[in-house]
Amino acid sequence: DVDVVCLGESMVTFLPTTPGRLADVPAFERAIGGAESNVACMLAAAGHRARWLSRVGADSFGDHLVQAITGYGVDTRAVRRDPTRPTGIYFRTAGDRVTDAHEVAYYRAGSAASAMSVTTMDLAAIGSGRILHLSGITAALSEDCLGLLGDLTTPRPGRPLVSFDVNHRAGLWTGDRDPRILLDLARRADIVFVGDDEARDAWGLHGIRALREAIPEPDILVVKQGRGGAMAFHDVFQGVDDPLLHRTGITELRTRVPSLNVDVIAAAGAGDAFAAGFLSATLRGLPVRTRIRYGHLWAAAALTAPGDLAAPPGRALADRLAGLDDTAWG
Ligand code: KDG
Repeated sequence: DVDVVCLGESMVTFLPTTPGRLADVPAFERAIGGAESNVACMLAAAGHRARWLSRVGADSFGDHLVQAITGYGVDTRAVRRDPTRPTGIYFRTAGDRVTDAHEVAYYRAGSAASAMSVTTMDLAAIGSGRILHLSGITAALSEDCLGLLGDLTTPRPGRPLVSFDVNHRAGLWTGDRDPRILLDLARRADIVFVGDDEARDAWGLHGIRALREAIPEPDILVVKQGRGGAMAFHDVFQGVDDPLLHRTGITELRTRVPSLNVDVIAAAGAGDAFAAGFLSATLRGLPVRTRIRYGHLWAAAALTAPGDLAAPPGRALADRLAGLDDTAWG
């Protein structure tokens, strides 16, 4: 009964009011963070019916998250409150504009969301969208969360289209936890988003060809190459309406779309915005090239706004920009 369900942990976020190391900055401003709820908020802001599913504490930070995310127009009615575990929080520095080097301090171990599992979540609500958007962050939170992702990505009749953003967060993969599990999850999804830098850091995979070889199953694999644009490997039937092509026996295409050159204000949230733009265009049945352009356009909106979340560009303007020919994008 909704277009997209996004499942994952959100946290109250504290951003320094002045530049500098976390050790030195004296004051912080409150915001909200959470890769999957970021996607839900942008999709809702663009007029899609989006639902966010998670667990938060029965505490004030939980109240704030639910209120703020509901304020974007996201359906939060299936979010569960946990009376025994707190809402996670985290602190993050703004990050260098060019290198995006930033400091993150998570206080989320044992959070309400880390208790997400097949028994503590509303499975009917999870399956209630055309698309279910998940991310690799959830896999790092706990064994329960990993088990939930394993269940949700298991192929079964009537499963929503599963979108998976690898979202490798190095700070969460400590001890003997191995981010190679993200590769197995990605292989079970229908649409996968991954940065070439994450593939290198998490899996030691270099180059887009090696990536597709490692993740051959998804109908669409989108490899983000930062300022180098994005490349999608996709089934010919994904939005390519050319009967001649279908008769050639070619089953896979590669579509590369350069990204927009913008002056970055804050890189955080750009990946979420890319996924949201791509999914918005997917819901509208647009061809893969246009979906990637939407990803870039929405990412540009996030890159040029402070904080994680930005309003997506209006549909009429975005349609016009996405419809320009390649020379405008190259
Ligand atoms: O994509 C931005 C996210 O990284 C941020 O909102 C916080 O979800 C988050 C995380 O776990 O790092």
